[in-house]
Amino acid sequence: SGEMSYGARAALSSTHPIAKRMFTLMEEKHTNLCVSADVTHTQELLELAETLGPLICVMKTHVDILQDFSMDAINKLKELSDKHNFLIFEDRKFADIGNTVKHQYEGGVYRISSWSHIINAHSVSGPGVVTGLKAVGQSLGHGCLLIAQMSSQGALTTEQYTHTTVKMADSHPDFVFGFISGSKVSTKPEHVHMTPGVQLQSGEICSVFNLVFNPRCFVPRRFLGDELGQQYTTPEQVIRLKGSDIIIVGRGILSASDRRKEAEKYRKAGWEAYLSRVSLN
Ligand code: UP6
Repeated sequence: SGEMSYGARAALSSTHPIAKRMFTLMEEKHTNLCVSADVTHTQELLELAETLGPLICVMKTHVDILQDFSMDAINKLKELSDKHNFLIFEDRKFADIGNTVKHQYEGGVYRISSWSHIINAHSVSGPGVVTGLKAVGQSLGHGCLLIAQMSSQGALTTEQYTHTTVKMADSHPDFVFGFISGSKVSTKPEHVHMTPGVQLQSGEICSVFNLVFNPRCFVPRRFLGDELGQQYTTPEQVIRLKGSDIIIVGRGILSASDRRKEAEKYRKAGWEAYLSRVSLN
C-alpha cells in the first residue's frame, strides 16, 4: 500500500468516507501535513487556521488547553475548515470504558462530536472504547484513529500491543480508518497512518554532529526531543522510510517566527518524500 498514490487509495470502495475525503484533498492540495495547533487562545487557533489552512490536510487540536474555549470560536474554525478544505482532528485520546467515552465525546463543555471530523482513542481498555465512540460518531459521518504507537520515550506500546490494536481497527472498518503510529502498521491501503514527533532537524542529524564535535552542550536540546520525553524524526524518515502517510508537526512550526514559511517547508518536505516513495513503484 505504501506504493499506491493517495488518489488511488481514495478510490478504493472499502475506504472510509473520511479517509476518502482526506486522501482526495491531499492530492488536490499537494499536502500530507497536519499542523498540531497546540495553542492556548482561540484567536491564535483561528489565526493558524486562516494562515496555514491552504498548506495542510488536517488541523489537530487539543481544545482542553484553550483558556477561552467557546462554541463561537469552534464555529469559526469549522468555517475556516470549509474555506481552506482541511479536516479537524480533536486529539482527545479517549481511553475509558465505552459508556464513559460516549459521554465524553458527545457532551460536556466541548461537545466534540458536533464539530470534529476525526477523533482518536487508546486501545488499552479493549474494543468497548470503539463501540462506545462509534455509537455517537458513525451516524455523523465521523471517523476514529487508534493509537498504535507513541512517539514518547519509554512508551508502553509494544509490538504485541500494536498488533492487537490493528486487529481492533480491522473489526470496525465502518468507524476506524487508521492509526496514530511512528510507522506503517497496517498493510491495508485504505488505512491512514498519521505520525507525531516530527521536526526537520531530528536526533539523527545530532548524532552525526555529536560524533564529530563531541561536546554535548553544542547541540541544542530541542533538536533531540524536548525535556519531557518527546522524540523527533524527520518528514523524510516518516514518509519515505517508515511508510506513514501524514506528518503531524507542532512546535517545529509553532516556534518559528514566520509560521507560514516554516509550514511551507514541512509541506514541501513531506510531499517530496511522498512523491519519491510513490515513484519507487
Ligand atoms: N502526540 C505526540 N506523540 C504521540 C501522540 N500524540 O506527540 O504519540 C501529540 C502531542 C502534541 C503533538 O499531544 O499535540 O502530537 C506533537 O507536538 P510537537 O510537534 O510540538 O512535539
